[in-house]
Amino acid sequence: MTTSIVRAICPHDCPDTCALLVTVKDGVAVEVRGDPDHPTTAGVLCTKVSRYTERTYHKDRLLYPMKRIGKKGEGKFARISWDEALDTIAMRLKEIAARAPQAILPYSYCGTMGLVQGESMAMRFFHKLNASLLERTICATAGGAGYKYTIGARIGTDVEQFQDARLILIWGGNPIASNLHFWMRAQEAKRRGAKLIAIDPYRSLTAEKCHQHIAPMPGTDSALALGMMHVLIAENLIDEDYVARHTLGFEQLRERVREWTPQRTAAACGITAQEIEHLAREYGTAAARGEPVAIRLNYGVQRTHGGGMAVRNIACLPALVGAWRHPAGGIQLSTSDAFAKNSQLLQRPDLLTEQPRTINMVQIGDALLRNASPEFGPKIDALVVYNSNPVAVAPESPKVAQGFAREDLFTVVLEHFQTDTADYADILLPATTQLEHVDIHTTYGHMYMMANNPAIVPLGESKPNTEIFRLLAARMGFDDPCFQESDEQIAAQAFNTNDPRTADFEWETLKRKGWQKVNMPDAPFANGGFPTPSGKCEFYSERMKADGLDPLPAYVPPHESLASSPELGKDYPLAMISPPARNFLNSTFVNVESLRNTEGEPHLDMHPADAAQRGIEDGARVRIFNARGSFVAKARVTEKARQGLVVGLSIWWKKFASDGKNANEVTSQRLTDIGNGPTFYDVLVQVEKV
Ligand SMILES: Nc1nc2c(c(=O)[nH]1)N[C@H]1C(S)=C(S)[C@@H](COP(=O)(O)OP(=O)(O)OC[C@H]3O[C@@H](n4cnc5c(=O)[nH]c(N)nc54)[C@H](O)[C@@H]3O)O[C@H]1N2
Ligand SMILES: Nc1nc2c(c(=O)[nH]1)N[C@H]1C(S)=C(S)[C@@H](COP(=O)(O)OP(=O)(O)OC[C@H]3O[C@@H](n4cnc5c(=O)[nH]c(N)nc54)[C@H](O)[C@@H]3O)O[C@H]1N2
Ligand SMILES: [Mo]
Repeated sequence: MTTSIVRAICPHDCPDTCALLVTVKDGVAVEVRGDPDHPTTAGVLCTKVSRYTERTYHKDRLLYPMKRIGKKGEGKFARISWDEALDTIAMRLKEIAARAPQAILPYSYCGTMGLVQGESMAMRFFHKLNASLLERTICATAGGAGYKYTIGARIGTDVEQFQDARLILIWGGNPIASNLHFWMRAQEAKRRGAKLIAIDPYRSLTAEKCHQHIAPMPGTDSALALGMMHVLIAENLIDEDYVARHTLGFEQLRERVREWTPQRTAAACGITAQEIEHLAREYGTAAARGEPVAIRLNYGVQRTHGGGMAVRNIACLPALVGAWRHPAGGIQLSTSDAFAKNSQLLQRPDLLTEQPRTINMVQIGDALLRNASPEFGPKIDALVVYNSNPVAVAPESPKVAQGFAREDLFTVVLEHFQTDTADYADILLPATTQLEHVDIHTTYGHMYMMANNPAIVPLGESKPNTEIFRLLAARMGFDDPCFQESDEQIAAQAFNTNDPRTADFEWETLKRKGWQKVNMPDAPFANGGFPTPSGKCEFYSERMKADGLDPLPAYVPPHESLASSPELGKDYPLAMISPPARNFLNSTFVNVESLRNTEGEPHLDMHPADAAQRGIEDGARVRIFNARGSFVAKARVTEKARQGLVVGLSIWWKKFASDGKNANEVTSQRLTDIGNGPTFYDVLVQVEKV
């Protein structure tokens, strides 16, 4: 018997990007543990990934290429050979490309965050084809863009500093579920005497464990930040020296926030004026005492109309009170820009010989249903889906499903499992998991680059995404040398050694060790140096003005709320959000029995007053609906949901729900104010007992 330990990396779309140790016995992965030596993983994994072998060796793993033999969406397939699968795909794509390459659309997101399996060979392939470009905005672009206008880049407080903060605002995030290794640091801070405040419309697992919970209505965070700035400035709780040296536009900001009295802010947010005053005072006075005050700003605030502006406004707070002076002060939204990655080499956009149109992935439902027109261009004739499950995760799902069901659409899906999306494939291809392929990762929650070594040989006939596109490229006759590069060669090019942050990086060393921290200062903006055009934190932004936006922090109300759309509110008076369930990772892991059993079945949390008004008792089956669609869930009557709000933890596979539907039946394809992001949490619904 031979036993070995292989260094691997969790591939999932999560800020923690953990370092893994995989125990392999006689070629079989028997255990996945967190690396105790990696500073942020610290030997701890979430429940999901500690069950990784259960997922990899799941009886339902796709092991062979298959072709559809039933109706679209029915999920009936027959096994075929790789040659038949690849020949069929190449033939169809060639024929479409000869007519209109833009009629081909890739659809992918972060099923794996790996730079090799995520964004290398596949991107090269579609660039070479001149296929339509996909705007990959389904998650974080609203906040990313709002943050960049203010701070300059997605850089902020290092997660490894948070245990030293004295006050932490956990704003629009549920880290117990979705950022566990940050939560461990916040817990340590709490033990050392820090105060934790959650700002979340829902009493999440995290909000429950904080000292205080403030529950504004969804989509009102931009107002809350304006109200806080009003109090901070009115009560002179600002760091005048930091503001004078390192910020731009303070006088205009002062004018702008004058009208955002606690009373006005309270009315916009649906909370009390005292809550706003206390929050601002607590934040401002702790900073004035010289204590590190930190904000962990997450994705919850970004999924409504004003999501971009909300992040921008909140990102102004640390500069106003001088919180950046401390390594443990400031704000973390994302660490994505700490990495100098070689996107040009990985993705080869230079292979494009035309400038194709761009299709926003959030609006895939509408896009699939559009006919050819001068402004849209050709109808979408072929769709190649990998690393994503759009039929479950994209908004306004009735339209997405209708689009995928088109008889004249040729659909290829690369997957581990027969997901809701796979059910619509014409050709379904088996992909390898992280235990079976090479990869290299950056992350959005810490500062380490990470290398993944394969632990086992591919199961069945599964192949890495890269290999599938390599084989397709050969059949298409693409002879550029980049289509022959091995996964290791690609990984070795992923980081830029001309950049001081990764100058001493080496693939061979990274592979052996598993992880290496980028070279970045501990308190990135202690002395200013913001990567904005002015070099300052921009309260006033010329770039926003040039982009047709309000150059100053403003309130952008939700598309759908009782205040902003009263007519709609008459029929659909409840706001709905559908944040991640703890035991799922977006729609990944929903088919792992032990995890699904822990979640039970789709639930809808609603406040006792809202339930009573509708004659709904705890445990009743309810229908959640609006003009876009409806789905069924089991009501949980609980004060965790504030009045006026219902919460359906997500993202369920439709096929595991009693009615074959999930929360995205009612979500909308409308976009955010900045960054073309989704508005999953900007939805009005009605609920009735079934
Ligand atoms: N277990 C698990 N972990 C995950 C994921 C998962 O699906 N499951 N998904 C991963 C991905 S892709 C992402 S993007 C991240 C997301 O990371 P987080 O943003 O931390 O995600 P959530 O856990 O959904 O936390 C969002 C919180 O925001 C609240 N919220 C909703 N609307 C608003 C609002 O308008 N304002 C405020 N202040 N709060 C609001 C919700 O009630 C919820 O508690 O997590 C990643 N990690
Ligand atoms: N209602 C609602 N909808 C949401 C959200 C919400 O909070 N509420 N959150 C949104 C957010 S933040 C995000 S990021 C998106 C996420 O949406 P997606 O990125 O689509 O994420 P997943 O649902 O996890 O689907 C990823 C799929 O990729 C597959 N996969 C993993 N690794 C590989 C690989 O190496 N090769 C191949 N071929 N496939 C692989 C997995 O098996 C899985 O089925 O969903 C969004 N949708
Ligand atoms: Mo996401």
